[in-house]
Amino acid sequence: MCWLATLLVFAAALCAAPAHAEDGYDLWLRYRLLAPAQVQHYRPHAAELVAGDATPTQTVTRDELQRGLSGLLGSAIPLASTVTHDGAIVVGTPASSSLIAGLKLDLQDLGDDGYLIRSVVANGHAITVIAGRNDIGALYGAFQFLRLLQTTQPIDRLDLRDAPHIKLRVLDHWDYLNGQVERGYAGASIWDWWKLPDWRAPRYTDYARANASIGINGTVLNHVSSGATILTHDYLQKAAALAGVFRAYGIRVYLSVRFSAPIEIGGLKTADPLNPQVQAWWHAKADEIYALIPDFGGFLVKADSEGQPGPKDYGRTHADGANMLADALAAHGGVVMWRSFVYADKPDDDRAKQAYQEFKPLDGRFHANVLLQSKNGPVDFQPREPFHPLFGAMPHTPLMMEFEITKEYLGFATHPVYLGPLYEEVLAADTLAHGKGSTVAKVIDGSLDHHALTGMAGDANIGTDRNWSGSDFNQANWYVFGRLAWNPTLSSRDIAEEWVRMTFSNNPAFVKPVVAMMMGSREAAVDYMTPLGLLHLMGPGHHYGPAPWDASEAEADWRPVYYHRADRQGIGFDRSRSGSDAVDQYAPSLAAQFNDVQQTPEQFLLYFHHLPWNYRMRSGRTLWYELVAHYTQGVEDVQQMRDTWQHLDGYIDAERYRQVAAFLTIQQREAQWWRDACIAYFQSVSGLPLPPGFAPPQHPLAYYQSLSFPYVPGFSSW
Ligand code: BDP
Repeated sequence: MCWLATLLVFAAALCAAPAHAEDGYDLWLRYRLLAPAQVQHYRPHAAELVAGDATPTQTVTRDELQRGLSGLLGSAIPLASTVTHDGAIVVGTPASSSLIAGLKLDLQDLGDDGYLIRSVVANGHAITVIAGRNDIGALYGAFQFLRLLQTTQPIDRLDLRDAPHIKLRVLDHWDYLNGQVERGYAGASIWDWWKLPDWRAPRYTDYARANASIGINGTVLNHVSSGATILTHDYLQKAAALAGVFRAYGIRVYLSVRFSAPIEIGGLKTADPLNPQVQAWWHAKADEIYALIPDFGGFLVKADSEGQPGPKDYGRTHADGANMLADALAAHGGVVMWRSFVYADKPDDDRAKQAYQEFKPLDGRFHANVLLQSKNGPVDFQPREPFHPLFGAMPHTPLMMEFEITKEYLGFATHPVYLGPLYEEVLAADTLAHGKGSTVAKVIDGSLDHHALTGMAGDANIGTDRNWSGSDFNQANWYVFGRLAWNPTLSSRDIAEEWVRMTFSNNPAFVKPVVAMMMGSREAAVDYMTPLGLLHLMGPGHHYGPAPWDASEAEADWRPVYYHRADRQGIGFDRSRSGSDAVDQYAPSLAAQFNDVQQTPEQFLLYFHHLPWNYRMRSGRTLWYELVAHYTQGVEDVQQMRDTWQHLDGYIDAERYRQVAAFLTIQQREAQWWRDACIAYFQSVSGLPLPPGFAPPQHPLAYYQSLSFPYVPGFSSW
């Protein structure tokens, strides 16, 4: 090859290579150059940008559109002060843009955060207008417009309008002030408390961009079990610095507060919510916070649970505690998100019943600015649980959903488990509270019981890892949480497709198999971990790997053996009327269904019933056979996921391709371990031979029981 040809090849290679290695940092906001045909299609619709910069939100909206469009289309979009060309993009509100005001768009029912994107003719030019009633709506619209391009949707005849179904769309960070993240598998906390408030890392801005792009509008900075230090003046100043970064993106800061803070940092002798001094302390604290953070969102509280202090320490109710805090915030417009996740010191006959028992009688007793935040299921964030019976049972109280985004119980960072189907399953579940169609989604979006104050929280999976979430696929769980908090009726499959296109590639040969792989990934995990309604079989404390035999935890209801109740005769937790009667916490028609073993969906079978090993399943096989078959299926599904991925080499950058491949290898090894350990254990209890055709566990039970893991992430230090 002559030197000129060599040079040309080299130059071509340079152009094709991304400017920097793909390390996942850009999340779904990569804005990489689209294929030439797409660029050609979109260019005429992005001739100039008319966007204000009178407020910080307007400025970041304009910047994001410039950044996105220039990345996707390969050259900068010129800014203009008014429309001079066909193909102009105009973004703003009636207040910020006289052109938008003149168009007299129907913005009324968009609420505070909604937007409209429409192809119109203005000043004699065909343009695209992105409008909201407020700046933040316009910002959300801008992100949606970019998403259309990122996912290669047509934009020539647009007429879109959208508004969030839920008011508070919040990430709960389980971060401690020392930088550790409880159940964090993506490195340390991204809040560099030590260097705040002076140093505001650029990453905070990228965090806000990512959240705003999916409509998240709140962040709780610290873990629910944190100490009181966050409420000291020094730390409030640090929180205020973060709030200052997030404000332009419509994100409010909230804090988890310790109920006994008046004692610990206030010098009082009590934290009794009915004590006037305690009340005065919280009022003063709220005033101090709002002086620093005028748009502060409010408090998140874990009280009387897992050793945390709370109103019960003083013989008061959860309502007394929540209302006292709510009163301190009310004048400033803040809310209290009071958690229903309560673990008693002494478990009743059934741990799953406790939240309902404690909170149902308090329905209607909470002040107007209190939301009750419930986990999706009654036990914890298990791979599968029925929906929490409080949903639908407290019509006079705004119930807020809490999902876990970090995969504490679903394989940490390394099992590519997409949580969209889990969230969707819960949101679509019918509580039957007011007859058919009373879905959990309608409970939490307020439409079922007419609540204006509504919320959805996700326990974040974000840390200092370059890719934010510990793996590329875990980013999808952050993404799907935000999209469902915006609209809990969206399909998790559509969201997966959107995410794959934005994050990896628009090539259908890649998109189709990857979406299919994601959609099957949660069921695979259920199968190799906890099939047929089993739950909480994870290793003690750290929750890594299988330990169905474990009875070492101090509290009985933290032990796997408490949950599966396997013995020589059978397996499962009897929550029917002849057992703990947890079924009667559901609406009567649903309770009747769960009470009847024949009508109980098999996916919840052992959650509601204790059954003999030779119980006949719908397949005609025995329960023991089906259990082994599910465990085996889970491993096979992971093998299938690996095969799928192997065929996709070359479609995306080598960096991310290789990491996913490596993590799938880990997942497969661990899926096999889960299967084998659980089968070995349950076989030792049942005494039954393995059904024919199934491979025996690779090791004897004693081997699995001997494994120990001193340095499991997210847990070891506390
Ligand atoms: C459990 C976690 C624990 C949390 C607790 C909670 O293991 O780390 O503190 O939930 O939500 O699942 O409070």
